[in-house]
Amino acid sequence: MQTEMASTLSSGLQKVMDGAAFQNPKLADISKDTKDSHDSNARLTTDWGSKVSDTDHWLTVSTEDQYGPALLEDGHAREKIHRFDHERIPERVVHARGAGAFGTFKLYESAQDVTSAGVLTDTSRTTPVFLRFSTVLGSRGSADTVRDVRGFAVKFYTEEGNWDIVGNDIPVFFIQDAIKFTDLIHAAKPEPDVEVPQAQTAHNNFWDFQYLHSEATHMFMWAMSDRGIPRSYRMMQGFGVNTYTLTNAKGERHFVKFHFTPTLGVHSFVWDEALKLAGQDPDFHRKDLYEAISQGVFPTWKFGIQTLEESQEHDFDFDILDATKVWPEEMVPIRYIGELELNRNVDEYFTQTEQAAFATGHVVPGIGFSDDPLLQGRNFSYFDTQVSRLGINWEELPINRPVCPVMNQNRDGQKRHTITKGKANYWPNRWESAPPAKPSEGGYVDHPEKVAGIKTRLKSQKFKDHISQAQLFWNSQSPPEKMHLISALGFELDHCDDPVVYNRMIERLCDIDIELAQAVAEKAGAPTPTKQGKPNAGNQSAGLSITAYNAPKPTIASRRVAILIGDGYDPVAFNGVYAALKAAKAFPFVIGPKRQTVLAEGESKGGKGVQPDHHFEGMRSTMFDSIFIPGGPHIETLRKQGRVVHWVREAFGHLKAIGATGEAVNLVKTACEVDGMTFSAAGSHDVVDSYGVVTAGAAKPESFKETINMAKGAKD
Ligand code: HDD
Repeated sequence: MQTEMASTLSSGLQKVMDGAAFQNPKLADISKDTKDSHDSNARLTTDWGSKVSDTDHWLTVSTEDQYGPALLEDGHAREKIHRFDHERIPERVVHARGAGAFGTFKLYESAQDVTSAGVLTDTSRTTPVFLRFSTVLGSRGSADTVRDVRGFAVKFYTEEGNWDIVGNDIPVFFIQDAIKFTDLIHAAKPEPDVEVPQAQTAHNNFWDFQYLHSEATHMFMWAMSDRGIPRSYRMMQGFGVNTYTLTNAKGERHFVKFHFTPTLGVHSFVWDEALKLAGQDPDFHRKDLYEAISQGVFPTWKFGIQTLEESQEHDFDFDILDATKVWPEEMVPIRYIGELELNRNVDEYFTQTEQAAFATGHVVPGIGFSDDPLLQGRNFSYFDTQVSRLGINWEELPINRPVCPVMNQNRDGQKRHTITKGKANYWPNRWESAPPAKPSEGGYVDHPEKVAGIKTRLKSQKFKDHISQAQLFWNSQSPPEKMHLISALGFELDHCDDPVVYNRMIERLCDIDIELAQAVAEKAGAPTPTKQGKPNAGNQSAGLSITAYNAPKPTIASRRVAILIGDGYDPVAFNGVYAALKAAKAFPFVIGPKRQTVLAEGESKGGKGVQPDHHFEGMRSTMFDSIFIPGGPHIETLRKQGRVVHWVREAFGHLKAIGATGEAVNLVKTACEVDGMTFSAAGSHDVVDSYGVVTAGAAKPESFKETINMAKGAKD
């Protein structure tokens, strides 16, 4: 088992997929700059190419018995150290920690009624993409599972140039105007005097700002909901957030919002899991993405658009250019027109993920911007930040360069790679080289828009309603989601020690819902409020609850299942479940008391047994979606081991599917016993109860099926 799972990280599948590089223009493009660090035919050279005979000893003046001074003339040694000294580049000022993968975008319905963009109209195309997921607040070395918004940045390498949707897993934002971004991020990042806390919003400054800056109310409700702790990058929605525009071949313009909906459904951790994982496996999300792709279980998202005609701009009680508002799906349905799949891991993190650079300003003909004040500011910021991170020629880097021809009169700057022959570095020029493209040749046409107004720093009235949609969000949550939200806010305010901060936040929550405010006040230590603030009309919108995004066909594919065994496990139950999980494309992991061979019931020393992937102390239940324990005499030993009992009890507490057969049934039963909350596991009957525990007194093939079915529904 061990060797099989270990191969995950250098999977043969990856090689098979590399074969596809020649059909994928972006993979073909980057392959020109790719070399293989495992090439045993290659010989070590300096960066200037001369072969090196010794890379372990600095050139010195020494004898066999006496070490002497190091010589500066050792260019190879100096190069090694110099290169190392300069390996780091500035980390992203936000979204520093992330993970990315390559994939493809296929359109199944043309949107030519609203846009002329080839990527959204030509259903015969497959467009290469790169997607980088991220957390917002933490430094590059922080943990994946912290409570935070997740970035969802997609680069479409289209035939007409790169199109970047730099989105998040939450459809709204904390601020309406880009000028507030620095305040928002300063307030949310570690406090400046002591630089704590890392990657968390649970501190005075963040909540001080949230209260004083009331337009953030809707967004903080989302961030405190289960959306803030996704189970996997593969199980999150993605949103363009801002309002963009689409223009069709007739020159008609529409407003648009972009949506990505995961086919695996939207799933989240429970807070205790997320907290523990941040220490137990800080790379959990990064590894989860890598694992699924390298095992060939490719994550996919349906791509959808919400569009409005220009004439509908003022039809709503919110401003459609306000990024703190959603367009409720009941009012503006999502039209799903394509699918995005991630199907190839990066070969090298730094060059392909750290150097990936997105910009909201990257659009292609047929796609444009609205006057959304947040988007307008973003268009300025992204280009600027890439110059500071990567230098002015950042768009030439392999991961960033388009797959279509690039030709213009831009020249020079640090680290310029392109060599442009000839004298024409200006326009117009006597060679008529690289003239602007006519619209008929695909030249970008800015939508002619009549603009009139007064130069002012004000916004329209509708931008001033900061509460209605926070109420809409709260009203639309399912009872468990509401419970989680209360706990999350309770946790955050518990970490604020300034009463001004937490007392005021309770006032703000009163504006949303008095019961919410009362429940949080209890945990925050604030006086219990008695009066609802702003009236709550009780409106709801189904798409705001994650329950609306349960996968239409629940699947166990790519779910991690831990199979706990010790010497004397029942091989029939073990092999049956293991094979069934594999067949269903789940990822089974065998966990034992040691990583050396564990023997099956009836096997004696030297028997084949099975070599576990991990031992009980090496992993924790938090790292798996489900656990299974086969029966057998091994239970006699396992049930006396505190760590094993903890595995089961913790998984039960985290609402995970648990399966057991034979003697293991009683172990599970005892481990999960909580006053007034037991499950019935009796005799030789399969018993499925509402807590997701499946047991079978006897090892029967049907019970394996039950386990798998239950695991499919785990946590939904
Ligand atoms: Fe931003 C990075 C998403 C508002 C300024 N942002 C960044 C990334 C994502 C977002 C996903 C990481 C991209 C990557 O993986 O490299 N940002 C958003 C969303 C916003 C938003 C969905 C609201 C709708 N951002 C926003 C504003 C500003 C910025 C208002 C500035 C005025 N964002 C940046 C930045 C970053 C960035 C400083 C840091 C690294 C980078 O750009 O490439 O320019």
